[in-house]
Amino acid sequence: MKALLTIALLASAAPALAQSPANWSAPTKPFRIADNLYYVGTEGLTSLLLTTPQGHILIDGAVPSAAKGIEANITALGFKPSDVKILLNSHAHFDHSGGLAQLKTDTGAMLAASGPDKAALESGTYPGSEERRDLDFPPVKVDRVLKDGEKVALGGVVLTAHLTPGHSAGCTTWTFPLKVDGAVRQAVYHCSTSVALNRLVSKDKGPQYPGIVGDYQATFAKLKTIKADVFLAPHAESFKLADKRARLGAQPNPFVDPTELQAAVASSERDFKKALAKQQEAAR
Ligand code: 4NZ
Ligand code: ZN
Repeated sequence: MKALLTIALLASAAPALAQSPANWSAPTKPFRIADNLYYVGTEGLTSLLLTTPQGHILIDGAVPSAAKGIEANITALGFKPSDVKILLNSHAHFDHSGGLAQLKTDTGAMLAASGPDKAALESGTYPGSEERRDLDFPPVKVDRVLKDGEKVALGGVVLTAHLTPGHSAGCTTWTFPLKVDGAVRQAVYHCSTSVALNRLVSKDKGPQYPGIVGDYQATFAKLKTIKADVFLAPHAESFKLADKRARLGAQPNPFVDPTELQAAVASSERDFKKALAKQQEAAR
């Protein structure tokens, strides 16, 4: 009887398993996007390397199993993983921060991240869904806490952290100047504004975190004021990586498209409104 009860409890508590598409861990050849910016991620998950004469900056670590491949990609480009001095992230979810702990150990780099994502990075959990152990990732210590508008600089490269919370409480959108085809452009690494697994409203469990709906709304307003010549995002499909990569070498550089960020924000905001209405209906 006791055993049956245990099984019944386990079954009812069994969470949905994380969706990990095969391309999240599939290796892909690294390449130069423009100037000192390189793609070193997997087929589906972005990891960006910004090189400088004083060492390098690496943004996002994909899933845990991707870390060694990211290091191999850095090496294949002719750079040394041990020259990576700063690790940054878009947001504290296992598919973008999962590899950071391994990368930090192997490179010796320091990690700078937003205040509201610090706890999730250091616990390796999905805040508000801590019971979803399938979303856990190796915890990683944050060495520098970033506020909205703060800059991270190394060897003449300067990135600005824009806090764009919602998708995660500390979701960070990065902007930096990038020389493309001889002109200085603004590159934007857009954190994410998808609803994905997040509870916006919920009768019994409450929202994913307090204030999440207002955060998304303020983030959409903020992103509408950001100009992006080069649009980059944590999921390769979100910025049509495969297509652009196939056209590399063409003039103008296929990664330059000043319309893309705003189109993505508009489309994401429509999706957000639909998801909010649906969750509100379900919570009635
Ligand atoms: S994300 C899952 N980071 O929002 C997890 O793109 C995380 C995302 C999407 C999907 N999942 O486990 O299904
Ligand atoms: Zn995410």
